This record gives sequence, structure tokens and C-alpha cells, in this order.
Amino acid sequence: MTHGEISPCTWFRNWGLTGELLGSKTLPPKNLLHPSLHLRIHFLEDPSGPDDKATTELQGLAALDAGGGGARASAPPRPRSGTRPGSACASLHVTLLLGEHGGGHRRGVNTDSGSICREASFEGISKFNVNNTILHPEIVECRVFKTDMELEVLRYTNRISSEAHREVMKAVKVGMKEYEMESLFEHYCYSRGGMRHSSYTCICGSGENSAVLHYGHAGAPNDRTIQDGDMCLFDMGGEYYCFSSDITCSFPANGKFTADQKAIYEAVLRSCRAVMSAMKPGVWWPDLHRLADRIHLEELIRIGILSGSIDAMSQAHLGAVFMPHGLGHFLGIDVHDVGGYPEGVERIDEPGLRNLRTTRHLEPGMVLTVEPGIYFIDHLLDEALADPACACFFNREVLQRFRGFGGVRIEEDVVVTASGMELLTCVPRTVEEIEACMAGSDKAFTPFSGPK
Ligand SMILES: [Mn+2]
Repeated sequence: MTHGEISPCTWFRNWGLTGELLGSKTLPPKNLLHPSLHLRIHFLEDPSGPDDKATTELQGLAALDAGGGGARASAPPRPRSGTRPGSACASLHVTLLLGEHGGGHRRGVNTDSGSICREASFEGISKFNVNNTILHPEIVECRVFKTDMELEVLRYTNRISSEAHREVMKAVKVGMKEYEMESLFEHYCYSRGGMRHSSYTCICGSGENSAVLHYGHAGAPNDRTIQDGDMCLFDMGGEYYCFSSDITCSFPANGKFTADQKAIYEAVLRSCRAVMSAMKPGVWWPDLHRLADRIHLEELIRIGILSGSIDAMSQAHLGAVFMPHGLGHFLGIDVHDVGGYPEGVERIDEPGLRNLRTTRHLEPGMVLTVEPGIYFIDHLLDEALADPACACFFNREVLQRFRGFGGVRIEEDVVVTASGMELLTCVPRTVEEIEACMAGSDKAFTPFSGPK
């Protein structure tokens, strides 16, 4: 088949089927492009309603490209694992469920970005009975739960991006510009992995910039000179066939942790690994955010920055002073993938937690980032010190030593499995592993393995 407009009619014709379009939706081209976009097609013996038993999933829209802003197809959708829908029923009605859900939510809203899907339009759409209430949440759910093929691509993006991070850690030297590391990362991903694009603009923060959560944008384009004694926080991920990776490594610019850098780093490593160890189906994501906060507070007490009761600190939301972002987010075709807040799942209006991009319970097949961090952000610290409910926990002299420290984030990409999680990222994580890698060692290390 040569390139032609994608319209359900075309698909159906290619399949030798007759179809009824109940609703239609033009998805953002990026989403429509991907070969493993899922469409759930219901085969109806009785066109008045879907028969769940006859529901099958098509994995398809293979080899699409977005010429001229509109989606085009070079191949018809293919059924998964040999289910040829044509054989499902003798007399077949295919209902393509395209649309958005209504209810209390705005139609077709991406709960993370706030973007809204555009209405589909093609010649002849007026001949169809359009139902805009159905497909949006269906597709969103399809994107939350990754198939084996999708996981294979995500393992790949993670493997190559992890290798690229290791290259960067070996290459970084005091006196270099941050953007040299960005450039090296992207070069590695493209030249060694065929990954032309990054999942997002690289964040290569050194020194105080490592506490700037979204550093690296056009207004702050990774252009500082890396200095001796800096912590580096490099958050970079390559993308392959639209599938993202999202990995953060934090390390000392000169390759050797100071005692304070080691203490903060190991605090975050402890929370990261505690979270991964606790991940399994049924676990509520906000509980893991709280777990990370709690470990950070314990460690900050141990280091001497804070003192007092952890329960009282939690009440005062002190965790969010040091980790003002969410613990992690869904990852997939978008780096902050969709599906975090389907109908019935609500945001939690508390410092820190309100920044979570999902508050769902974990289920097998979900892919998330685990990215705890501890940052010394002046305006948050000043705010906390000005608030008697928080100020009472701080040892100001010790805190003063950490002003200008920057921050540490450790970001891993994981898949929730039937009984635990699978870690996709493979970069040096312990202090020893990082120092060895930065000294040029290619010695293998054992990546963390939580419960499988
Ligand atoms: Mn992330």
C-alpha cells in the first residue's frame, strides 16, 4: 500500500471489513506515529453495543509518518498474535471507538501537560455518527500498560542512554562547559544507538545549577564552566521511535566525593533503593513519595542539618523543602507519559505530593521513573527558616555549610512486574562505582536488583 490518508474507512477497506465510526479524534501526530499505538476494536455481533468477549486489540498503524502535519499510513494495522479479526464473527461489524471522555473532566485533556486533543476532521466525517466520549481514556490506558514490544524498546533506550551517561562520567573534567557533556551524551546516543533525539532538553547542572530543577532550557543553556568541588547533576535521556528514557546521574565534577557530598548522595541513594525495593502491584505511589521524604529527613538528621521528631517534620511538610518535586512519573511515548490522573484519581494538595504526576496504585506493566533528590535551594530554605513551624528543626550553622551545595538526584527507570519491579537503567550508582567509573575503569558493577 502506498501512502494514503488514514481514516478508519481506509483501514477497514484494507482489511476487507466494513466499519462504523462512532467517534473520531486526531491524536497529536507524535502519538499517532508510533507503531505500537493500540486501538481497541470491538467486534460486534449486535451493533447496538460492544461485546467484551469479542473485543480484541490491534497493534498497528505500523510505519506511519506525519507528512504535512497530517497522519499518513504506509501499512494497514496488523492484528496481535495471529488474531485475524475477519475470522472473529461471521457477520462483522467493526466499531472503531475514537473519542474523548466527558464527565467531570475536560474532553481529551492530557492530565499532565494540560494539552487538549484536536478534533478529527476529514472529508466525509459528517456521514459518521461521532461519539466523542469513548476513546481518549481508552488510548490513555493502553499507553499506561506497556506491551512486551514496548518494553523491549524502553530497555533499549535505557541501555544506550545508560552507556552514554557512563561515557559522560568518564569524560567530564573541571574547566569544561556543561554543554560539552550534553553534546557528548547526544553524540553517543545518536552515533552508537541511532537515537537522533533526546526525550527532553538535557539538564547538565553543575555547582549551584544542580539545584535548579529545570536547568538547561534556552534561558540557561548548560553554559556554565564546571568547577572543582562542584556536584554535577546530569538528567539526560535518549529517545528511540518516540520511546523515552529519563535518567539522572549525580557525581562530583572532580571524580572524588567530599564527606558532605557523599553524605547527601548516599541519603538519596538509600531512598531510591528503598522505594524500588517497596515497588510492587497494589502499592500506592504517594506512599512511596512519603517513604522517600522520610528517609531524606532521617539522613538529614544524621548529617546534623535537622533535629527533632520525624513525625513532626512530616506534619510541617519539611520533606518538600528538600525535594520539591514528585518522586517519579509514568514514562513511555512521552517522557512524562499520560494516564497519571484518570477519572477518579485525584491529586493530593500537599507540598511535594501535589507535584506528583500520578497518584495511582502500581500495577504490572506500568513504567515509572524513580527520582528522589535532595536540593539546597536558597529560596525554599529561606522560606522554611522564616516559618516558625519549620525553622525549629534546622541547625542553622550546619545548614550554612550546605548553602551553594546544589543538589543530588538519582533517577532510575523501572517497570512494575507481577511481584516487584525490573530496573531498566544501568549506570554506576554507589560512591565506589561512580569514583571507579570516573577514574576510567570499565570494571563491571552489579546493578541494583530489588524484588523481581
Ligand atoms: Mn524524570
